[in-house]
Amino acid sequence: MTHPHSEAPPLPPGQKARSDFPRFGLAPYARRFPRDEKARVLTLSGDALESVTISSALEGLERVEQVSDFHCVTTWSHRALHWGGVRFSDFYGLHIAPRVDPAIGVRWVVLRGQDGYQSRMLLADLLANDVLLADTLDGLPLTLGHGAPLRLVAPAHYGYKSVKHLSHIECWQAEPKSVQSTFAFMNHPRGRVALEERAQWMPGWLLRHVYRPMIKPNAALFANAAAEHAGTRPDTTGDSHAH
Ligand SMILES: Nc1nc2c(c(=O)[nH]1)N[C@H]1C(S)=C(S)[C@@H](COP(=O)(O)O)O[C@H]1N2
Ligand SMILES: [Mo]
Repeated sequence: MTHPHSEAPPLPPGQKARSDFPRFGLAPYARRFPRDEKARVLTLSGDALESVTISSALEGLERVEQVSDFHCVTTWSHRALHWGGVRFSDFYGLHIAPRVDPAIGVRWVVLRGQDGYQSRMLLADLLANDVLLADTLDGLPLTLGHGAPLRLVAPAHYGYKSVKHLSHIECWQAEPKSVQSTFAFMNHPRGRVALEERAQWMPGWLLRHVYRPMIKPNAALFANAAAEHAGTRPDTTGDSHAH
């Protein structure tokens, strides 16, 4: 396995590297945690298939290891995270494609976490080779801080697409309305980092300046909430995962 950035090319537009990997997210989710930290259970639904629950979602799929950078829309990036899991495309091929009427087809996917957080992605984007259903980070099971028991990892997209504590995958024929965990403007339908698709209706570079001052207080909010949740044992939460 070679690091995709061994020549250390510049980060995508507007991003700055940070050496730690903070527990992060939308403020309303800072104090929400998954009910089940262990089971890799995914429920499939949406208008493209009959609802079904897959109780061991990664079973029977080729395991992959991947090193990729992680880019939060608020402009921090953490380089070279080492994830393990299965390719989303392999999961799709085994569990979703056979359940979808070929005459219908899936265009949009809504991903939901056990904490109620949700995000939408184009199926075409999710099928990229580097999109994972990850259950390990640095060879260890995901911590509560970083998405236990299972999360999406979509390195070419802003972090808000990489849903933690993933529990539901909804498959839709058309783009579903009102499926965002935040104001619509803050949620670009695709969120590609290389194109700085931070948000809708305004240029990405403008938002850099809006978001940057929010990083520090938000990281502190998430770290404190995790420490509280862990009962004064912040080390077990993975909130300051350092490299
Ligand atoms: N379930 C859930 N997933 C989520 C979020 C969240 O609040 N809840 N926040 C998103 C955002 S904005 C970011 S930057 C990343 C942060 O991932 P990390 O906490 O592992 O650093 O998770 C994303 N996925
Ligand atoms: Mo983010």
